Amino acid sequence: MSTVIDDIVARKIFDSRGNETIEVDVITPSSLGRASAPSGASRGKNEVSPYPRRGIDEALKKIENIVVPELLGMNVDMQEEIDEALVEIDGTENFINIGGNTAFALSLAVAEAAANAYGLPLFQYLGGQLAYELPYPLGNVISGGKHAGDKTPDIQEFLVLPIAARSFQEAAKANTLVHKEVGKRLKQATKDFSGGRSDEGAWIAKLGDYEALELISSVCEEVSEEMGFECRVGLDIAASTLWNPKTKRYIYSRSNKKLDSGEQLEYIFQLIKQFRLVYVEDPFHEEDFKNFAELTRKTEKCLICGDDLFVTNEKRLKHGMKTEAGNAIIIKVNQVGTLARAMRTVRLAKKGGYVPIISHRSGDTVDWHIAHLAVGLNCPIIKTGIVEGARIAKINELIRIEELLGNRAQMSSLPRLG
Ligand code: 2PG
Ligand code: MG
Repeated sequence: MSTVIDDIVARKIFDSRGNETIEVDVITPSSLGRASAPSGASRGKNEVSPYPRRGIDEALKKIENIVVPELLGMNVDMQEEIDEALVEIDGTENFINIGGNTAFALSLAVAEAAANAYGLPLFQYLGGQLAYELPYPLGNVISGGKHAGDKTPDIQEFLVLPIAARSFQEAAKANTLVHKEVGKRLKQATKDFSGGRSDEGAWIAKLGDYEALELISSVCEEVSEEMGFECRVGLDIAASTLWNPKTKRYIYSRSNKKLDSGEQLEYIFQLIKQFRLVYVEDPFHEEDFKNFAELTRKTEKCLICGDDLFVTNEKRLKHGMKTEAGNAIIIKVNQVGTLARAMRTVRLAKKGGYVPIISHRSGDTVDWHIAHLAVGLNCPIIKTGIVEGARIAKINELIRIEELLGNRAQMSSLPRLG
């Protein structure tokens, strides 16, 4: 069996928003690996640059002219070396020349080509015999903020986390029940609700943050009862999108609130207490390690998670650990460009007691790699949507992984929440 790269083919395909994205095939004599890049709408300013200045077409040219000649002849099972070569070819930390999405598609396609060459599913290739724990699905039920637009909640995502589910299949089922029931109640209660959904498949409705929280909390209680295990509520505040750096205020335009950092801290803390939240992502803007730390100190059984704060970056996580900011981290491989970098960040997170949460992006494809990364890298939570094709692709792949693992399958262990 040979793992030598024979050929690399890159193309433009479409993502779930109908935007062009990059897909890469990596070919060895015995296998094919294929991966496509997702894209964010509320991107962190410290993420690597997604494409070269002139966009995907320039990325495709660069793959052909400068990447392929370097990678041909390398072995797909040398992930670290290949990912390092990508950084060197680019010549910048932030993938300004070839683009982070380009690096992402190449890096993941290499990993899959290696797994296929060894005849292993990707999660087993990455995690070996010890990869048998399934993640809890953190699913988006109601969208707001930048993901939904006018008159919708100011908070970007209202999420459900089935914290005590016995199997992935049941966990995913619980999330669909919450999503359906919330939709039903919105239809009954909200004038001119059209059944519209965001890119991530979450409902778009004219609601305030409180109303959305009351609705999802009450449905979660009902579904917890029905399923026989606890489903709890989480939020992605995406606070960088609310932050006005000039006035130093968080602007909640729908509810007409302007909060300074101290008031924001108090507000989020109240929400955690009142709605027994188990998860809060990006409660402060992307440079505010200090208030992240303050909130983490104040709360006990709630994950305080950095997405735009850490951008999957090892250095930023190290700084977070030093300042004790947060206790969980979103892992989006395309925020840093390569699988090797993301794996190092996951390792560091675990060492420092942070919960790594593997995540989709609002623009995504039916690529299911993050399902395998969740199991293979042992991430206890996967953040993805509950409905919509690109999200379901990941959920269904996890159902297949659970089936493949048979008796060995177990749900991950979460820190005590609630
Ligand atoms: C987020 C993500 C995914 P985007 O903020 O967590 O939900 O959004 O992909 O638009 O950055
Ligand atoms: Mg986020």
